[in-house]
Order: sequence, then C-alpha cells, then structure tokens
Amino acid sequence: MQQYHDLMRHILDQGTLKENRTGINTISVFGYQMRFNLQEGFPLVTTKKVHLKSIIHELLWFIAGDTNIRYLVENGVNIWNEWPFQNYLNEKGLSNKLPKYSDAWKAELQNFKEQIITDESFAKEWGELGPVYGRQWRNFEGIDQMAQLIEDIKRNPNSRRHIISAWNPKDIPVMAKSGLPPCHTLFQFYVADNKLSCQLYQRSADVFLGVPFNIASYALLTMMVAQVCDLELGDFVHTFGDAHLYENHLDQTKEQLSRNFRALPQMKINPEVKDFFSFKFEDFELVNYDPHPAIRAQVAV
Ligand code: UFP
Repeated sequence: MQQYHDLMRHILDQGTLKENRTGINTISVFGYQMRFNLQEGFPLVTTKKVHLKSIIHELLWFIAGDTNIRYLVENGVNIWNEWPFQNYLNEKGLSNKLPKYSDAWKAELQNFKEQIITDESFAKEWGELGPVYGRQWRNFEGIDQMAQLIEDIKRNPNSRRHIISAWNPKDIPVMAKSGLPPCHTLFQFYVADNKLSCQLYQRSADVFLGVPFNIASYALLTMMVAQVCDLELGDFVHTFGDAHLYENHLDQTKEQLSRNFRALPQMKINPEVKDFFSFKFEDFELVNYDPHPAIRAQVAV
C-alpha cells in the first residue's frame, strides 16, 4: 500500500488549493497513476480499516445492471440512499420540516428504508437512481458492454479494444440531477503472458475516503473477469484526473501516513463460478485482513 501513501504525500507536497461545488476546498493534483500487482495480495488499505461488504454488494449490483437502491438497502448497504431520500422529501414537501441530519430526518430515513424493502411499488417509485453505472455497463443505448467484454476477452485476448465506458454524454445531465456523473469514467482490460490487467480512468477522486474503496472494487472486478476467462492475475492500474484531499480530511490523512503498513490480505473467490453473471456475495471471502483502526471523516456532498 506504499503507492496509496505516496499519492497522499504527493498531494500534500505538490497539490494546489482549489474550490469546488461542495463548499469544502481541496488540495488537488491533475494526473497521477498507481499500479498494484494483484499477485501480491488483495490491495485493501491496511493503515485504516476499510469495510469490504458494501463494495462487494455494490459491484454485484452494477454487474446485475440494477439501478434501484432496493437490493443495496436489503443488504444493509446505504451508500446510494442520499439522493433518492432527498428527492422523496422534496416531492412530499418535507424537506423544510426535516433539516438534514436532524433526529426527525434520521427517523424519516429509517422509515423510507423500511418501505423500500417491504413495498415493491414504493421501491419502484422512489428507489430508482436513473442511468447510473449498472445501466451503462449492461445497457448503454442497448449495448451490453459487460457481456461483450467477457466474450471479446475470451475470443480475442490480444485486442486493444477491451473497454467499458460509463460516461454516456447523453445521460450526464440526468445523472447530475440524481447524484453524480460517473467518477469511474472508463476502464480497459489487457491480456499478456496469460495475465489479465485492468486500468481505470477516474476523473475525480476523493483520495482519503473514496479511493481505498475504488481500488478494492476494481481489483475485485479484475479477479472475477480473470477467473471466468481462465487467466492469471496481472496489474490493476489506477489513473486519475483530479485527485484531491478535502481540507477537512488533512488531519486524518496525516494520522494515516504515520501508521506502519501491514501484510496485504487475500481474497478467496469460489473457483466453481465460471459464468461471470452468476457470482453471489457468498462466493467471496477476505482472509488475513488485519488493519489499523478505522479513521472517521465527513463526506463532502
Ligand atoms: N468520489 C470518489 N469515488 C467515488 C465516488 C465519488 O472519489 O467512487 F462516487 C468523489 C470524488 C469527488 C466527489 O470528491 O466524490 C465527486 O464530485 P464531482 O462530481 O464534483 O467530481
């Protein structure tokens, strides 16, 4: 995880102070690259505890082409709730009565989540996120990019066109309304010496909070694709556009940088799964993960 620490240090040393839409300034650099050899272990940050469960569920949810929060809420994953809940409050005329993060707001959120789980038509009406990752991966204007990618890697591994784009210019205005235009804009696979590598272009990166999740998610995706295509593991290459540290994450970043690395964990995947679209949560097991304690920080929204 040296590479991740190097990125944080690089931003602290070289970054420029920059304003952005969230109102919390960042220190930012433009253009950076990290490379993780996936044979050396699973690249999950060890200098603070990172919760893998949400990452696995979210990835399976993308792969299923799902864009409704219901599956995530059912599985205790709350990372995509913010926008649909706020939209619900606005439409019901409740947003002024329930100030964000107040006790009443939290109680209403709990109620909202319960209805998403118990009432299918409620979930259909209020839990839909629009054309986010799952839609673009599986149905980009009618094209199943994910299925095509797996077939192409199997049939023509040497191709230089193994690309999935989540950036659909037509849908950007809609996505901007329902949260964020995709941060993981595009990724490409590469096969050499029977090893599969993946490179992600991430246009914007919250390096303290987001990036540890982003590394783990794409490392896992690469392992899954490698398994169904009968390939060994190569590298995960993580390329950034605007890589930034929010000003209210600087103390936490320094705390993390003061900690010593520990051995990387391993990810065990059920070897029986040969169909990419059949992976289930139970097919994954993280072993030997022994991180330092978690470090809390506020997300800029
Ligand atoms: N962000 C990440 N990783 C993600 C994700 C969001 O780092 O997976 F969904 C951060 C980057 C940025 C903010 O700080 O969220 C998105 O804001 P913007 O659209 O203005 O770039």
